[in-house]
Amino acid sequence: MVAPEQKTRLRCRLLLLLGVATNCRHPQPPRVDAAVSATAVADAESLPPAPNPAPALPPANCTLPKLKLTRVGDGFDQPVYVTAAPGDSTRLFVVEKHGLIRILRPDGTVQGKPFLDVSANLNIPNEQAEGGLLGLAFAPDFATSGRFFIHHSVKKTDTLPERVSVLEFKRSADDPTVADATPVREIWWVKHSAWNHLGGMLAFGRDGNLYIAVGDGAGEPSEAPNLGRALGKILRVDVNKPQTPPPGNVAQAGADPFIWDWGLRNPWRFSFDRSTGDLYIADVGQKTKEEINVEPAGTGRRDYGWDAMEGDICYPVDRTCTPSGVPPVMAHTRADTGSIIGGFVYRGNALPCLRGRYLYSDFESSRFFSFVWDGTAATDRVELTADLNPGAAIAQKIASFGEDAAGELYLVTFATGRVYRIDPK
Ligand SMILES: [Ca+2]
Repeated sequence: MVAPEQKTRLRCRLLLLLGVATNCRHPQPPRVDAAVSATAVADAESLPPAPNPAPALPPANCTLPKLKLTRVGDGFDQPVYVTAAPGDSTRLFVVEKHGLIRILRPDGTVQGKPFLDVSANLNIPNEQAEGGLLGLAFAPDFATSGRFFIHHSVKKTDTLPERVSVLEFKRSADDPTVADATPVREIWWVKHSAWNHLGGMLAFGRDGNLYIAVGDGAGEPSEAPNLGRALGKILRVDVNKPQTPPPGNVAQAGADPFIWDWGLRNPWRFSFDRSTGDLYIADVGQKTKEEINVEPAGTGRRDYGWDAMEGDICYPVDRTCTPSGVPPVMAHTRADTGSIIGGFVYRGNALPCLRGRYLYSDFESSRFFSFVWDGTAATDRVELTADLNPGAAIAQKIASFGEDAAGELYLVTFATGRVYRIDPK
């Protein structure tokens, strides 16, 4: 006879391969920071829109193109992200959970020497834990500055607790195929001792600030509504002045001054539409709903509802409530999703009629979906599984999407260690 608690733990161990777990909480010590009301955030001025030199729009009278997955890389160890340096079409960077960043060349070969190795400092308490190397973002001026940033979970030291942390690194001055092993500096960190709900995405917005996704740490009650803590948030940091909160963040007495958005459970993957600057945040659900939120460029300071709301319904599910927070633009039930994997708005060249479509997937079901954000609502939702991943049999355990320098879309499969590109069929 297995006790219910043990059963839950076993189920969690089976389900949890990376930071997208569902319904798997563990107790946390009571919060120590004073809770700050999430309802009285002063409206700061919106940021001016950044110039957009080349909006990639679909041609007139488009129909949805036929798609296929082309395997472009293989042999990676639990890859969690793939990306490219701005303007560099000669290589992709594949992020492995256990701490390596590897270079994948267009001919499918992998550079023998990793670009970066931070494996020695990671906090991954067990193989099912969601920690590790989680995110990578190149500075917009990487070609000249060589600056880049990683998001990871870090072991405790004599002076610092277990934490999630963003470090700045630099490309080697002597060899552009590797990075200097020693970080330039720690840009930001927060104590995070849970094995799950770490977040992990890192990306630059068009305003030049670095956006950081941090999960809520799975505490009960969730830290997501608590503006005094950085957990369950999207943070926004000026990497040139990381100690000084950029203007436009949540500005309220007692609030963490780096908060951009709050009320998020585990925003494992978010992305910016490279044409519009709109922010797409996929938030992994707890029991019944998976969700995607779309935030027009420059309009943060939003409460996305967790843990009063799960997707578009009250949480817990049997509770009656007055809905609060900004509802998702798209919610899925557990009928077709289990741990949502946010993707990107396609703005590449290979599939002109796919431009403007947001593509995303699900870690558990390996199904693919897409919709078009028309500025007001998510429209024309379609399922792409039968076309792109028939029978969900080609790509499974999709951990993340990524873009190359030209805006073509890729994805990584966590269990099989592959990189696929989305191509015309
Ligand atoms: Ca929500």
